[in-house]
Amino acid sequence: MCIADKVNERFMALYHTTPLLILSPGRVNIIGEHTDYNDGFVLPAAIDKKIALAIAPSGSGRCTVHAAALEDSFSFDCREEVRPAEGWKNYILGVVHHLQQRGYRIDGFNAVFDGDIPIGSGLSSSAAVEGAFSFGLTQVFGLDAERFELALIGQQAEHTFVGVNCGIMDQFANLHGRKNQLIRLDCRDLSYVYVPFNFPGYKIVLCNTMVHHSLASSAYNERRRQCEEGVKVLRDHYPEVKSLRDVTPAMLEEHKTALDSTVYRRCRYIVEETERVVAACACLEKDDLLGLGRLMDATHDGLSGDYEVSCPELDYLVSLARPRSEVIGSRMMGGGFGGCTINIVEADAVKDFSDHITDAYTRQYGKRPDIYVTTIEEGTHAVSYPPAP
Ligand code: GAF
Repeated sequence: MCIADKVNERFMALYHTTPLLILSPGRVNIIGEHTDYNDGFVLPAAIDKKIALAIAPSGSGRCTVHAAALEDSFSFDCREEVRPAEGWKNYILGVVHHLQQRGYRIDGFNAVFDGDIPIGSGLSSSAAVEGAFSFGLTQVFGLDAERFELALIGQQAEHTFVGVNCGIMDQFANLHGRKNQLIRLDCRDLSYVYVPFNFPGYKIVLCNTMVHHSLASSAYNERRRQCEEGVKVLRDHYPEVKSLRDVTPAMLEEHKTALDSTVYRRCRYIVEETERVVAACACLEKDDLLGLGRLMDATHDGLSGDYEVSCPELDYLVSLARPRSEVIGSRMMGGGFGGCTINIVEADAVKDFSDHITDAYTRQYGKRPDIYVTTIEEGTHAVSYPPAP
C-alpha cells in the first residue's frame, strides 16, 4: 500500500470522513550549497521521497495532528495564540502561526501524515512537512496564498519556532518542483527558471551516512553569522555589498587581512560557490555533464575544507565514490554534519557502485548506508479532493 493510501485509510478510520490528500516531496540540490542565505543561486529539485498528508476541517477550532511514522499526536486550539512546543510539532505550529500572522483565517482541522523521507538525512523532511501543511491548509480553507508565500511561511516557521536560521531553498524547491526539472533559483528576489535535467544514461544516487551529528543546527546558525560578519567588514570598503553574493574573489582577496581568518575562509567558500552555480548552469546548457561533475567535486572540497560542514562519514563516502569511473561527480549535500552525499552515476553501473559503497562503508563504520536511486518529481500537490458536501 502506498503512503497516500495509508494516511487516507488511517484518517478515515479515525474521523469517518474523506480527507484531502497532499503529497509533499523531499529535495536534492545539484549545486549551490549554503548560498541561499547569502542571496546567491541554488539548483535544487523535488524528488520521489515524500510526505503524504490527509487533512480536513474539524468543524471547530480544535486542530489534531497524528504523525503516523512517529506514533505520536497532539492537539491545539487555533483560536488561541499558537506558541512553540517541542520537536516535530513546531513545523506545524510555526506554519499555522505564520499563516495567521499574514491574515489568513484558519479554522480547526484534523490531519494524519506519514512519509518515506529519512529524517536527518539532508533531504529536507522538515520543509516537506511545512509545505504539506501550508499547502493543505490553503486548499481546505480556500486561502488565496501563492506558493512563494508558502515557502516564506515555512522558512519563518524554521526561524521562529524551530530555531534554525535557514535559507529559502528547501521550502521553495518543495513547493515549486517539476518533473525532470531543476530549479535555478535566485535567492535574492526569488526569481527562478526551470533547467531540464534529462540524462537518460545517468542516475542521481544518494548515499546516506545514517548519521546526523547533534551540532548541526547550532553550527548552521554559526556559519550564517560568520557570513554576515564578513559582509559587515567588506561593506566598509564596498558600500554596495548587501550580501556575499555581491562579493567577487578579487574583492575578498583585497581585504583578506581585515577579516578574521575563519570568517575569511567561510566567505571564500561562498564567493567561489556562487561562481560555481553559474558555471554549472552553463555546463547543463551544453549537456556537459563531466564539467558539472568537476564543479560538484569542487563544492565538496570547499564545504569540507573552508566551510567545515562535512564530517568523516561524508568525506569517506566521497572518497569511495570519486575514483570510480562510473561517477561523474560526488559531494555532500544540504546543511552538512551527516545526511547524504549526492552522486551522478552511469545508469548501467549503479548496482556495482552501490555494492562497492555499501561493502566499504559497512566495514569502516559498522553500519550499512542506505542508498537511494532518486528521480526528479513534482512539488507539493493535492492528489484528491474531498467530495463536495
Ligand atoms: C539546509 C537549509 F535548510 C537550506 O536553507 C540550505 O542553506 C542548505 O542547508 C544548505 O545549502 O538544508
